[in-house]
Amino acid sequence: MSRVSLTQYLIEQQRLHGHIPQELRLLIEIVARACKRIAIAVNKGALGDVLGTAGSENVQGEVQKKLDIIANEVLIEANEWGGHLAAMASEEMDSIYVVPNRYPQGEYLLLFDPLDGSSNIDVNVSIGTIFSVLRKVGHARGVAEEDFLQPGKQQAAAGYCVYGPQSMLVLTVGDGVAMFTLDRETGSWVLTQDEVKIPADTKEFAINMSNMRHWAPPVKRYIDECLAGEEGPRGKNFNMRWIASMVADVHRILTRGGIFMYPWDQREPDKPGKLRLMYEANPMAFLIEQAGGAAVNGSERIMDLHPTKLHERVAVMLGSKNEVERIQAYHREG
Ligand code: P6P
Repeated sequence: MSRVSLTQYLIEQQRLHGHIPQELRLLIEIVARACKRIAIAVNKGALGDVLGTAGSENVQGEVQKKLDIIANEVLIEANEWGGHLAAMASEEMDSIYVVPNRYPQGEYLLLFDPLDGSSNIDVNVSIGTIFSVLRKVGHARGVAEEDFLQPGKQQAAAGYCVYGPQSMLVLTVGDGVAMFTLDRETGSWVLTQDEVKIPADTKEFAINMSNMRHWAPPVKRYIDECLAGEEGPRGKNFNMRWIASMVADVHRILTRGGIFMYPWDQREPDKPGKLRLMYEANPMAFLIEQAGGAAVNGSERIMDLHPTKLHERVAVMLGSKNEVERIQAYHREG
């Protein structure tokens, strides 16, 4: 594949499909540049005094790692002055961040989990940045949290950056999924896979098995059938992976198929799930669907859900289409 840069890809996509207006291209390029800075900070590890906890908690009541805060600050500083955004929302911030009056406001809203999987930082396992782009509804200056509460199917773009053996940026603007690898010698994001497609079937599931006794019956039924292997109702053996870093697990699924599940469980019955709808489930669902997969909360399509709170959580089952449809059928049977 001849080496195509992120900018060249976005310009050519705009020429072909017209889904990437100038402002959106600027937004994506700025987020990509911010992810490059985060990749450099992550790669420093102990050499950069970026490991360990920051001695604070986020809105979720989770202990913040130093890198959580660094990544959040990098994304805010990179995006606030460009004139393409009206406001931002982050897992690490209680409320939205409105672009300060000293800068022009734009038509987009940016949501992100600045560093997902941060419990893996200190043990050197892949982590990532997840982002989602919405259009600001209405054109008067001023933006409120309610403007963010749009269903995932309204997203203008979504993606993640996985900081692993390679740093890779994975992106959709609604015309399929493309993957870019960071060339550290030139500092540019280079197109390394286009038109990503997930196989409809799989033999690999990803779930935290230690929670098995807490699952609802449809999830237990699905996993029990996978574990029964070729002697069981599925007639084939399954493999299991669980990296405990959603970005890394989803990247594997986009690369070779599979099913990822973080379902509701009875430990906190009022909580629909662990993962957040607006800046984890929705962007990942957009990518998975654009690659031919499916993403549900059990019975419903994730991107159809109407959010009521910025940090609301959701059960997530996503990946190979035929597997997700099976899980959805089990939930509908009850
Ligand atoms: P558990 C990381 O904290 C995260 O939000 C996702 O990236 C990951 O899939 C999940 O939680 C892991 O959760 O309960 O297995 O540690």
